[in-house]
Amino acid sequence: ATVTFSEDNSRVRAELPTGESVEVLLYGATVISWKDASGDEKLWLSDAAKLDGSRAVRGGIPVVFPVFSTAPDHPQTKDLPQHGFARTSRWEFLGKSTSESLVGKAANEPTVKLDFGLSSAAPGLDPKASAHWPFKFNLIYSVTLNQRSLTTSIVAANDDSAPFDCQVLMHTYLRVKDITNVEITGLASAPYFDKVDSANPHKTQPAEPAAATITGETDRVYTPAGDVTVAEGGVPRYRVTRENFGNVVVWNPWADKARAIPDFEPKHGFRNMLCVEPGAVAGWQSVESGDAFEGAQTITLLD
Ligand code: TA6
Repeated sequence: ATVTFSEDNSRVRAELPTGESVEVLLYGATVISWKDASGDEKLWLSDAAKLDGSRAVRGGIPVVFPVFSTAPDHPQTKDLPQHGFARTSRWEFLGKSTSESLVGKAANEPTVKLDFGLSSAAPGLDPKASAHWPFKFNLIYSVTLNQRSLTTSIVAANDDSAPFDCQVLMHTYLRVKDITNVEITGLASAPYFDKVDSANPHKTQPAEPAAATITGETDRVYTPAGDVTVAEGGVPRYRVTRENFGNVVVWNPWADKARAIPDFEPKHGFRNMLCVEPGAVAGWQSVESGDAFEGAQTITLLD
């Protein structure tokens, strides 16, 4: 595997001997590209996405910590910006490990793992963090590329003398050919919070039809029993598996919201993306002093 830095040191790119690649912006430790061996891009990135650190990246895999959305009723995090400060901080690149060096990985299973760090003492920390969430913490974020999968995992350690509450989520923008042909399985019978229907948010996904489809603005916090699979035209494309993430947010802004989001371009791009966001966001993870919260997603390519 080869790992290279951009001229301006703003991003790091890893490529397997077999051609698969991943690119990570140090700003937010945001994965901005994941390609298979044929160069087919698996993530959606807005044409107007800011990659200069001026705002959170619209697309790829923004890291959400320590709060999902906003939490006006949560004293510890109520003053934080939407989705917290991890995605708007400059992370450090901590290093790489490849299948050649990963113990136990057969050589014919090329793998590369990139590690990133962000701590309360980091120079790149978004100033809003220390201003509004003054806990000592240390985040380690790992991006692992295999030939048929991408894993992103996080360890959120509490280095403070007091416990803190946090939420964690991987805000993944999957690329799809046509949202109107998408079917999502693994959500049947799952309870969800419907953010679009604020009058009646507590719902349960029907058992039948087993597949959920996207026919308009969709913003749902599911608690699914198992893996979530995204198919298009009946052909499975992505399987999302989770470790210690009890929730999956499914989001598509559809036409009106896409039009209202300044850095969402092209405006019809909602047809080519589906956010499937594993996280721990229903309620709060209380992390004791000296302890850590760990969570991971693995997206496996099925086609
Ligand atoms: O994950 C879904 C969501 O919470 C939506 O409500 C929408 O706000 C989306 O995230 C994007 O949020 P952002 O702050 O990146 O514009």
